[in-house]
Amino acid sequence: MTFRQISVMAAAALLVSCATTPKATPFDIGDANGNGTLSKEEFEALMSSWTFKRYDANKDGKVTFDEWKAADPTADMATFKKLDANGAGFVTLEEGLAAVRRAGTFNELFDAIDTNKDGVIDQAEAKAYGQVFSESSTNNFPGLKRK
Ligand SMILES: [Ca+2]
Ligand SMILES: [Ca+2]
Ligand SMILES: [Ca+2]
Repeated sequence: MTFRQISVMAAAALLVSCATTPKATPFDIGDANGNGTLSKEEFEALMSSWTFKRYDANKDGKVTFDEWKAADPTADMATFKKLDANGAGFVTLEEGLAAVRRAGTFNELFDAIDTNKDGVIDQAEAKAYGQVFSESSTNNFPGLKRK
């Protein structure tokens, strides 16, 4: 994944986040425990849920291979089967998040945003990477192709 990919949708994404989150900012939504910073776990959950929503075209809470393929041309069945841990024929958000955590999909992005290297993302750091914190800016999930 590259920051270029992420920033491509920035303008549209800002509009989307304004329209869908009138009060809570994406940062607030991600800050599940409300302590004012985003931990790695909170960041992974936020990014994963956005990506999942983007893939789940019919909004039934399940991502099928066809849905994934439609959203991400690089989708492949072998990876899908790894994601679909229980072989149900679809991937749940839980399975997706587990795969993200296993693969470290968002490690690089998190480290890049955490400019003061204190292990959490604060408001100022999030602001500097504003385009990442919008629903349509996520890169492709699950990123299992990372070495
Ligand atoms: Ca937090
Ligand atoms: Ca679906
Ligand atoms: Ca930080």
